[in-house]
Formats: sequence, C-alpha cells, structure tokens
Amino acid sequence: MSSSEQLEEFMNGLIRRNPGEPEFHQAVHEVAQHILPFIQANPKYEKAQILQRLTEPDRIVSFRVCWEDDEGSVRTQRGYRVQHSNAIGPYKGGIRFHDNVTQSILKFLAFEQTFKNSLTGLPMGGGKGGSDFNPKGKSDREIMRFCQSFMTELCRHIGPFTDVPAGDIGVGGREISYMFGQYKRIRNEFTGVLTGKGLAFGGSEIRVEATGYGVVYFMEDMLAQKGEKLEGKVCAVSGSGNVAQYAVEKLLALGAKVITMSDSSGAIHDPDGITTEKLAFIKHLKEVKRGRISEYCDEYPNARYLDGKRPWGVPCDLAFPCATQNEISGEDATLLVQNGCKGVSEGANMPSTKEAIDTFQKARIMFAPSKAANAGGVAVSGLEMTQNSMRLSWSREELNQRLRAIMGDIHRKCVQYGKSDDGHVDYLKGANIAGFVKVADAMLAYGVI
Ligand code: NDP
Ligand code: 2IT
Repeated sequence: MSSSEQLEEFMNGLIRRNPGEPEFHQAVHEVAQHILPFIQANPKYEKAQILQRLTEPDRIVSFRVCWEDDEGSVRTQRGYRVQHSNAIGPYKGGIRFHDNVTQSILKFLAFEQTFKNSLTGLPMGGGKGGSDFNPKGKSDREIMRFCQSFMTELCRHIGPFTDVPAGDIGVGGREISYMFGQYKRIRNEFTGVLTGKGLAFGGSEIRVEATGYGVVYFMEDMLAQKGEKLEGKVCAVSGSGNVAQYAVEKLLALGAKVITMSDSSGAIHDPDGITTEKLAFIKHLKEVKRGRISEYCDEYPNARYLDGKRPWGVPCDLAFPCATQNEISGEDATLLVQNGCKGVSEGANMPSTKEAIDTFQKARIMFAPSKAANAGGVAVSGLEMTQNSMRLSWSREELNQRLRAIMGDIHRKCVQYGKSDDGHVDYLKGANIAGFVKVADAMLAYGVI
C-alpha cells in the first residue's frame, strides 16, 4: 500500500469512529501524515499499534456545571476534561472557557498537547479541559461562582500526580486563582494541582510571559538557522490575549516592528508600529478594562481598525497567529506569501488550516507548528510543578534561561527529524516525529495497557 493510501485508510477509520469532530480529524491528519511513514520504517511501533492507541484518549469526562448569575437566574453549562495520555507523566494541559468549546476542540487540543509536552523534555502527559461557558461580559462574582462550581466537579478527576490543568483561552490568573481556592477548600490540601497560579501561592515567575516569549524565541532560532535576525523585521501578530501580548513584548525587546494585533471582533493596523507604551495600553485594555481592540484606534488615530477582519492582508515579513484555531485560511496564507511573508510561528494551537499549511510548505517559507512553537507555556508550567514539589521558587532570570534553553532544544529536535538533504527544514515533520518517539518508546516499555 502506498503511504497516501495508508493515510487515507487510517483517516477513514478515525473519522468513522469519531463522527462530527472535524478539529480532531484535522489534528490527527497533521500528525499521521508523518508518523505513518515513520512507523513503516520502524516496525516495532506498528506491531504495538502505537498510533491507533494514541488516537484514542485514555478517557474523557464530561459533566454538568450549574451556577447562578447576578440576576439570580440558574445557568447550566457543560464541563469536560480530556485525559489523552499519561505515558510520560501526569496529564497536563490547559482549561478553555469559550462558547464554541466542544468535545472535538478539546480532543484536538489534548492530542496535540501530548506531542507538545513530550517535545519539552519534561515528564508531562497530555490533557485538556474546558467549558462552553462564555466569560465575556460576566462580572467578577459570576466568574468566581462559575469557577467554583466547575472545580467542585473537576476536583475528583485531577491531582498533582494525576492531572494538572492550567489556563488557555478565557482562563487566566483570575480564573486559576478561583479554581485553586476551591480545590484547596474541598480537598483540604495545598498542592501543585494547577499551574499558572499567583506568585503569592505557588506560582512561577515567567509563566505569564512564557508562551509568547517562547513563540518568538523559536522564530529567532529558525532565522538563525538561515543566518538571519529578528531585528528590523515587520511582524503581523493576531490576538491580544496572554500569548499575543507577550509575543509582542519579546518582539519589541529584540528590535522587531509589530504592526497588527486583533480580537474576535476585528484587527488593528498601526503603520507606525506598536511601541512598549502602546502595548501597555493594550494590556490594561484587555486585562483590566476587558474592552475591545477597536478602542486602540480611539487612542492612536494613526492606526486603522479592520472591522471583522484578521490581520493577514497587511504586508509583513513574519506572522505570529496568537488567537485561535483555523484563523489562517488557505486564501489568507496565499496573501501572506504573495505579500512577502517569510516565516510563521504559531502561538495559538492549530491556527493554520490544512490549506494554509500546504501553501506555506509549497512556498518553502519557515513554518513553526504550534506543538513546537508554543511549548514554552507548558514548559514553564512543568517548571512550576518542579518548584512546587521542591517547595521553593527560582528567580526570573533562572526561569527565563531555562525557557530559552528548552525552546532551543525543541528547535534542535525539529531540525534533527525534519531536515532534508537539500538543507530545508520541515518543522512540522520534525516536531511530529520528535514528539512521537518519546511517548511511543514509553508505551512500548509498558506492554499492552
Ligand atoms: P486569551 O483568552 O488570553 O486570548 C485569546 C485571544 O484570541 C483574544 O484576543 C481573543 O479575542 C482571541 N480569540 C479567541 N477566540 C477567537 C475566535 N474564535 N476568533 C478570533 N479571535 C479569537 O487566550 P490565550 O492568549 O491564552 O490563548 C491564545 C491561543 O494560544 C489559543 O489557541 C491557546 O490554545 C494558545 N495557547 C495558550 C497558551 C497559554 O499559556 N495561555 C499556551 C499555548 C497555547 P476576544 O478577546 O475577542 O475573545
Ligand atoms: O496549549 C497549551 O499548551 C496551554 N494552554 C498551556 C498548558 C499548560 O499546562 O500550561
């Protein structure tokens, strides 16, 4: 059977067993295209049916979450935890609160997380959770009541040696604090059961910055591989949440020019460049006021607001999608390449559609897939777990150095498995195979379980 026939047969079976889950199918396809030929060349994995086993989560729990809004009305949401694989460590991965959360989205995220966590080199398995709760426009007290109710159910499924959740879209420091408080209260134990905690109660320096910084460090390494630098490069960033804010912060620190950011309503294009002061305005707007990115143009009238649009039509040298899945379509990718974009580092999880990835790869531009490029966040989460276990805290400098070293190491592994004879590096292939090998070897060692 040819490798394309083998892939088709594998995907047909997966789609049959997981109907109505397009994001999960997409994430598996992205990995299987490289892993199936790799398995064929390494038959020990085939006999043990490793990919078949890895595409079936260890378990999925789903539960009802009831809470009372400020008007006293009862609201009902659905909560989930997808425990994908604990082959190389406790389940580990974020919690997402967004009204579009479905089982398919959490399954794709948990699947990706297993490979990403393996790439960090730290002992963490993969998981993801969340709820279709929409935090937009909710008061702090409503957020608190929802988080407490969510944790009341979730707490029976997690633990510092079992499953360690963290933040993701719609879940930042405020939500982690409410959830940690509730876990501590119910279980009467103070343990590292969540990461992304406040510095006063077991959190780690650099965790807030880690994902965004890591995305930029990875781009720095891809450029260095070609003898180039970030300095002076024009960058388009999407999103204006945690990952986007700190990607922009690091880009500015390394001398790049950032001209776009966005939210789910639209994008801003600032031809003068977003400065440190302008970024402070955005951080306050999003973290304190919880306002819309369009307000940036009221403050800085030289900037344009692109209502309902994403930033990919604005010419740039480098693109950093840091908002959500499938935010770069095939047409967006064509436009980026036509406008001279030479590299993409994915801050969000699976922000590029299949068509977009095909376009980037055909154009042979640098393309860093999310499981490699955004692994800095979970890597520092892993270091938060280490610090919690040791009951001590490392300094900012120490953690930033460790983060930088881990991102460099992930880049090296991608080159090891993704470099072809002509010197071109397929980072997607490299990340998929490097992430797979460690998990697969652990599974082989355990026998059939
Ligand atoms: P935040 O909630 O802090 O920010 C999300 C940003 O993306 C906001 O600007 C939001 O706009 C925008 N956004 C959300 N949903 C959509 C949508 N459907 N369409 C367009 N824009 C959207 O989340 P994070 O910054 O933490 O996460 C961003 C991405 O990075 C996600 O893909 C996440 O999985 C990934 N990631 C996060 C990590 C972390 O440590 N936080 C680690 C690794 C990956 P609005 O304000 O309008 O909702
Ligand atoms: O997608 C991700 O890697 C995250 N949301 C962070 C997970 C974590 O456990 O820090």
